[in-house]
Amino acid sequence: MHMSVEAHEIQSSAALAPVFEARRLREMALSAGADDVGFVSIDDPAIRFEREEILAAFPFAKSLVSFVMRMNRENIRSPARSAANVEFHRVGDETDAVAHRLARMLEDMGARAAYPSMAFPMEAQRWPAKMWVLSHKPVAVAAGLGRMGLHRNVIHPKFGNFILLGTVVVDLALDSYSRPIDNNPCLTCKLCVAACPTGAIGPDGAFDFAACYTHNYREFMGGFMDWVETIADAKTSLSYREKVSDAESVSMWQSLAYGPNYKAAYCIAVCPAGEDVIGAYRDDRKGFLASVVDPLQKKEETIYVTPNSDAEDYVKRRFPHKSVKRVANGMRASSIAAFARGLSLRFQKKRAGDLRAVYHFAFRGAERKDLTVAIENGRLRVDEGLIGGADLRISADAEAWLRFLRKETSLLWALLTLEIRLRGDPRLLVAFGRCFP
Ligand code: B12
Ligand code: SF4
Repeated sequence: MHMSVEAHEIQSSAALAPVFEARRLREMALSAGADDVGFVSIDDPAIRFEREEILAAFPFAKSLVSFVMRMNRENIRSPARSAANVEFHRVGDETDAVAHRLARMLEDMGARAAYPSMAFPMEAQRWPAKMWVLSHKPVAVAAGLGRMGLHRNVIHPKFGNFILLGTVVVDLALDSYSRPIDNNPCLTCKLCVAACPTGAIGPDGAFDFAACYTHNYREFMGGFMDWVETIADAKTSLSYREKVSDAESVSMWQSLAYGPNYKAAYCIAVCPAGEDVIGAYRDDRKGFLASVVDPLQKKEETIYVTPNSDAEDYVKRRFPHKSVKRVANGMRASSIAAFARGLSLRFQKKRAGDLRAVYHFAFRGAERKDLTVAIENGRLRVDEGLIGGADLRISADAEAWLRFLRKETSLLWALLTLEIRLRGDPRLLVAFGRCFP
């Protein structure tokens, strides 16, 4: 008998029970270094929205082991963002290491186990669509490890939001699964709303993805693309330096060398929720604001915004001592499907103002798609198909529309060549553009 086959037969004689004990798996996860852990079945309705995607990456998946890793609070709170970033990276790496150790233990026992990254690397060829393999937040919520706060981060009942999340996918069915916690640790104090320099977090829980992403992720993904294009467009070093300061070039080098640096994460820094965290806020609210929130609000720094965005207006009004820098964020549609998906991520509520209109988009050519986009009371609704009546109907060749969005062709030219046709008041198209700067 081949030696590998023989060794395999010995291992199989100690085969795993068909249903594994959750208690034992918990001990394994804690010994691998996790700070808390919970379990979710692949069939849990809470993760139904991405069940197929998880199975596409890990076809053996039966259970998800969700775990949290604590971050040192004072690093995250410091106005020195290098201190916050070293902690984000340190704990991020440790999260992947814990997932790796647990998956190894399971593999050594004869189970099939794997883990998607804590954050990066992602499936970058999918850009600009969803690149991550698994959303750790909904898994952690289903695993009873916390609830999403107003700022859309998971708050652990004890550790607060000073945690990063990891998940290990395993082919074992478990004898018991976790349940979401009943109470949300979020205090709705809205300190995250007040601290965010870009106005990305609405007091009603709305999240302006583009605002957060343009500033906080300036040295990641689309921000990086914008920097590369700035270099490509600069004919001389002098013209490059007119657009990018020396400090920004050094910062980009630092991000490339040591891991990309977040510019803010102030929502996490100021959050007082969680048993271990709340004391300082509850005992001395004024002192907490003075030592944790004020230094971040008062910090003089550059805030990156897209021109004519809600974020640009917000920074100028709310934080006049911070300087605004207009940049591109690389969020451009490479397909009509991406255009449709990106609408809700890029929608600017305040810019929409009192606009009330229904748009029908009929795309033909390389990509066929019908879309109904309704804007009313600062809210956006996007539906597949042409529903009801429209105030403006846009019939367009898919390629021509994408060229127009990428500013590679003018609207006038596309209208003259009949690649784009409008039926209704054309001023509504200008109003539409204002909502998606
Ligand atoms: C996409 C993403 C982002 C996006 C969107 C944030 C968001 N609210 O989801 C951006 C780039 C803005 C971001 C920012 C940050 N993130 Co983030 N991010 C992720 C990621 C990869 C997936 C998020 C997710 O679960 N989405 C699914 C649904 C359930 O979330 P949602 O809020 O309902 O939907 C939003 C996103 O899906 C997004 N979206 C939808 N389609 C697309 C397409 C593309 C291309 C992109 C980029 C986004 C996007 O828009 C939706 C509305 O905001 C996870 C890692 C992972 N693999 O899970 C980390 C994660 C959520 N991030 C994390 C952290 C720490 C941050 C930052 C603090 C980073 C920092 N150091 O500054 C900020 C916080 C901003 C905030 N208040 O949310 C932690 C959160 C930990 C916790 N306690 O909950 C995670 C879980 C990483 C980890 N392993 O710990 N992040
Ligand atoms: S800062 Fe306040 S409102 Fe924001 S998530 Fe934390 S507890 Fe909730």
